[in-house]
Order: sequence, then structure tokens, then C-alpha cells
Amino acid sequence: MVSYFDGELNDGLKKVAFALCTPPAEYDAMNLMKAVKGIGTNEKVLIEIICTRTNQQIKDFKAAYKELYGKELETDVAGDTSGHFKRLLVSLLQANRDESKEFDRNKAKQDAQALYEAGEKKWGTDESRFNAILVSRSYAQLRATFQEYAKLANKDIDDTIQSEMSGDLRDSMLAIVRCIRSKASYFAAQLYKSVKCMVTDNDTVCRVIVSQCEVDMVKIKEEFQRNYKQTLGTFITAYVSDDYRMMLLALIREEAAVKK
Ligand SMILES: [Ca+2]
Repeated sequence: MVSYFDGELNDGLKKVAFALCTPPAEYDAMNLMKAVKGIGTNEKVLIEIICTRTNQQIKDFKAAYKELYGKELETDVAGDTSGHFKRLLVSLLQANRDESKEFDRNKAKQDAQALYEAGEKKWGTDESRFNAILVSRSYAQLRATFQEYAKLANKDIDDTIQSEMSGDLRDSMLAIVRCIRSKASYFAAQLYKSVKCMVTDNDTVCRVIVSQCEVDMVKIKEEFQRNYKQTLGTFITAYVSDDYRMMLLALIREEAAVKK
């Protein structure tokens, strides 16, 4: 039991050390490659990376993927996924999201109506309508759309997605919606879930902390505290062991604040 745990810790430490030495776009490309290579697919990783990055980050990890592996990421992702989930990921990989900060209230009302008719009002679901709106509109526009949607449907878009979609398509759409509401809150939840399972998901903890520690960690820590009523530092101290814990705490700049 002890030796198994030791092995897992060393493995975690090695992963973090390697990740820290890798440029962000390459690190994303490597994680995406690991997610599609061989038999089976790690859809969770595809969702966490492809549904959360900006247009520029997507362009950069696609270029890194081509450089590292000599092939197109879209082709590999499309080959490993299917149906509307595949279409959603491939569309996101085009990196064509409107990234302006403005929104148009009338357009938000129209899109809210379109989403309502494609889901709640329809026998079955028009998934492509959801895809088209969630993939192309700006975050600001979609925030307004979700407000209009809640007024119109008397429920949140998240609840509609939960009941109208299933499997990876549902999970990817929920990831997009949660990122639009707050990327920091989305990543805080990823950390919480990956530590609070039977065996700590070190890969996810490492991916999230390393990729976000220089980007949004202050906000992620705030969201973590707000949503889970404890600091991220306390949480990591309680659930992650020894060497690996110290490294993670250093990365989130909590080393001084936490005593076991
Ligand atoms: Ca329906």
C-alpha cells in the first residue's frame, strides 16, 4: 500500500516538473496527443483543453501539434470522436469564436429563442443549433443570451443541456457554458473533482495547476474558496501527500499560509 502510494507521488512530481519545463502550447498539444493516441479516447481531456482555450491558444497548440507529430490535430480529433461531439470539437478547433467584448441584446433574445425552440420546445433536440450558437458567439454575447434564455424558458441553459443532451456532447456543452460564466470557477471545479475521487487524478491536477498558475490562479483560488468553503491550499494540504503537495502549494503560492 505504502509503496504503491509512493510510486504515484513520484509519478505526480515527475509530471509537474516536466510540465513546468514545457511551453504552454506544446504542453496542450502533448496532452491532446495522449488523449487520442492508441485505443480509446480521453474525452475529458479533449473537453478540458479544446472547450476552454482562446482562439490564439487554439491556433498555437494546433501549430505545436503539427510541429511535434507531423500531422493535423483536427484530423486526429475527428478520427477519434463521432457525431455532434465531433462536430463541436472540430468547430472549436477552427478558432473562429467572436472575441469582442460587446454584445447585442436583440441578438441575445433571438439566440435564446432559437435555443429554446431547438431544445425545450422540440420533441427531441436540434443539437446542431446549440453547437452553432455555443461555438461562434462571443463570451459577452452568450452571457446576455443565457440571461434572456433564463427569462424565456424559466430555467437555466445548463438545466436544458442536462436534460436535452447526453454523454460527451452534454459534458462539452456544459464546460463551454461554465467557462462563459467563469473560467476560474470551471477550473476550480476541475481541481475539486479530480482530488475528491477515489484515486486522485494527478494528471488533471497537474494539467490545471500548471496551465493556469501563471494565468488565472488568483481568481481560481477565490472561486475555490467561494464554492467549496475552504482555501485551495487547505484542500491540497488535506488530500494530496508530501512532496507532490509541496510542489503544488508552491505553484499556487500558498506555501506560507498552510500548516498541516
Ligand atoms: Ca426537447
